[in-house]
Amino acid sequence: MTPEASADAVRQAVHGRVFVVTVDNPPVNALGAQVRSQLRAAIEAADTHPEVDAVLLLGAGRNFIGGADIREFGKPPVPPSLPEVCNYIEASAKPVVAAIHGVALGGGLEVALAAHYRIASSDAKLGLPEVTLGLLPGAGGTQRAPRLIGAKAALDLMLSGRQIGAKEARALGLIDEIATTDDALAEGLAYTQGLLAARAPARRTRDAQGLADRTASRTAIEAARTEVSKSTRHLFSPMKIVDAVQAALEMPFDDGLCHERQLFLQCLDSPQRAGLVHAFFAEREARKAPETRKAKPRAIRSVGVIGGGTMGAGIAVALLDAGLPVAMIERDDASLLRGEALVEKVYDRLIAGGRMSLQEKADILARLHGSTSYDALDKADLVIEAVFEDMAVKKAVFAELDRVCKPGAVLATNTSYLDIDAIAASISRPADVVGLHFFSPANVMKLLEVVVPAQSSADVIATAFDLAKKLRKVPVRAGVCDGFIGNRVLAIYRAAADHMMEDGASPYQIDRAVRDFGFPMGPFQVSDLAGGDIGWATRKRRAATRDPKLRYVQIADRICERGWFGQKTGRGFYLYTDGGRTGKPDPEVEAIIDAERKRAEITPRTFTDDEIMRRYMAAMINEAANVVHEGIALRPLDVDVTFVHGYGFPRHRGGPMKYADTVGLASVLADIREFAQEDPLFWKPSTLIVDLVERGATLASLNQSA
Ligand code: 3H9
Repeated sequence: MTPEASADAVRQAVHGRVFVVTVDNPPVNALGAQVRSQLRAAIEAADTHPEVDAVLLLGAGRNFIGGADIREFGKPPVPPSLPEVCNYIEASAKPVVAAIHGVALGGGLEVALAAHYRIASSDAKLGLPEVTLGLLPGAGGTQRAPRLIGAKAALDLMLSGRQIGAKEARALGLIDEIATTDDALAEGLAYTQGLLAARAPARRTRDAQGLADRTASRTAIEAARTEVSKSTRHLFSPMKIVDAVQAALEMPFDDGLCHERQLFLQCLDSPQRAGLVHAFFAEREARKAPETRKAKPRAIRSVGVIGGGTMGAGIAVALLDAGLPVAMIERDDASLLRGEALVEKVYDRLIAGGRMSLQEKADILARLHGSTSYDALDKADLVIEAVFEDMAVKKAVFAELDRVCKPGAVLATNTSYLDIDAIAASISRPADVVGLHFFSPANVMKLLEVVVPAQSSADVIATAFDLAKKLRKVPVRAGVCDGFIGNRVLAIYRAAADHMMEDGASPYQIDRAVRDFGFPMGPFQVSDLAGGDIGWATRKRRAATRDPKLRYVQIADRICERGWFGQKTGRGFYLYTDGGRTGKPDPEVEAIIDAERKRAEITPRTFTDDEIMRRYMAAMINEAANVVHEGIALRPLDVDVTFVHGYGFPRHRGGPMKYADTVGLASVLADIREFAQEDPLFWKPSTLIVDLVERGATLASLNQSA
């Protein structure tokens, strides 16, 4: 939790003729109500102080200002508003200088834009990331940024939400100077004194001429409008950002500010803002697993990876990118060469794209050591196995690790389904075992499921979370079960999709409905991308234990039996011609589906896209609730983070659990009960949902409790 701002959240001090105002509101100097009123009071004090001629704005600690206080969104507003404070700063009769170090983001940058001059340390990061929270810069940013740096550059900053460095900011004209040291006070004072010596006036951004070339501005706005309608059509705030910049071009400054306020309030009220802010806090909460509070992580200085297949190579790249030395183990020279080549390929692609030099690649690969002997792991602090998904094979690998690894080495498995308790129990040091479930491509995908076996020691789990931080991954704590959080839930909503396909919806309609909801891909496209053989192997593994009364759709099996495993074989549910990645609907697949419907004696019926999504989401939410109820996920938010970062769940909807609260748990339960009339075995309402609905409670109410 952000600590309540203390009485001196904004400090005032006088240095010669300069009035220094320091925002001191840890952890990121967010502009909460108290900071805003004290900031305003400080500017007033500076303006009326008889012996000062200029004002210097600073942030205490590691940053200038991280933005508005996100925790206030959705609560009743407390005056003064940030736009008022910014206007007050800009109106100051004495020159106001912002000296930026660390980050100046969102409202933080807007405060700096309201100042009259800006200096930033060379490692400062500036940005207007409001779009990532479903908002627009609402404290004058949409009006001041285009006036200062032009419509094109301002739109790029606001629509991408990206952070830029001091050099780029200087080139754009967003700041005036780059400081030579990171001592913001000393640099800011020197710069301000220089301005005073030069009798520099209060110079207001509202008067800047960045929009003077009206034709260029109009062109930039229209280009942004076209781009937004193409690439972010699901999102609400990007078009509002474009509208606000249009207002900056067409209206006097004060009218533009009023317009910006209206648009900002619309964004603030949108469910997308609620979803995106939920996602922001959820991924920060997910990092705080109980073990990370109890125990210190073990030191990780070198790592071993067993297996040089797609997964092993991807994991090796992720580790190399984090600066770690990596030993890759394969069973023979040919496999090792293949694994090393897969690693190299990733860097070659970066070189081809101009994003890496040959020397950088050579430096990274110097940290990769291949071997066909487990003995090469004797000094490793952590070993991650990514071998074939088979219990006997995994146990054999762990027996070797038990033999060669030093005491205290963390032994991790990248299994996606297997019982990690059984793997741990098979060796002499079960307390050192943990699941690190990476997602493919492992060097790209953000999610890392940290799977916690019963006997694992707390410092091993803390080490896993620490590793995730080093790898810039988003970790989620999961318990042991078939599929952990993500794949367990996936199996159920994929089954719901299969049922709909057999009942009459085409895979192409289902995929389209799922994409229209906001996923980048539908379930059948995902299967084609991942390789149909993977799911097929899992289905075969489960066949013996599957409840024979449970509905089982065989369409995917029929497709796999033909060797159609998706993109890599040129056909799966879709047809991929000329090695392309965009599949076309395949009439032969439709014929297979027809034949399967006949075999199962099903008369196909039509589904609307809305019906498809109600079933798809109800299946996902119900199984996710089971996962929470059984303690496999600690809280609903852990499910949300898993799905947003590992399964393409649209971030603006917050995650499946947030979405369930948004549409109302009672209505989800009503859907499940309706579907249960056709198939009561598949559609069993989760006890957790039934209980919450009876109590009139939300899933969100469980997020605080763990
Ligand atoms: C805005 O400004 C709207 C305006 O245009 C208009 C207004 C009218 N508020 O990420 P970390 C917490 S929208 C409240 O782990 P890092 C965070 O939850 C805002 N709390 O640290 C965490 O708490 P805890 C635009 C915030 O060093 C702790 O601080 N600004 C805020 O890796 C540490 O965070 C943004 O979108 C906040 N604004 O990264 C910036 N920010 O310890 C959002 C952070 O209890 N923030 N917290 O878990 C960030 O991007 C990163 O947090 C930052 C620091 C780069 C600042």
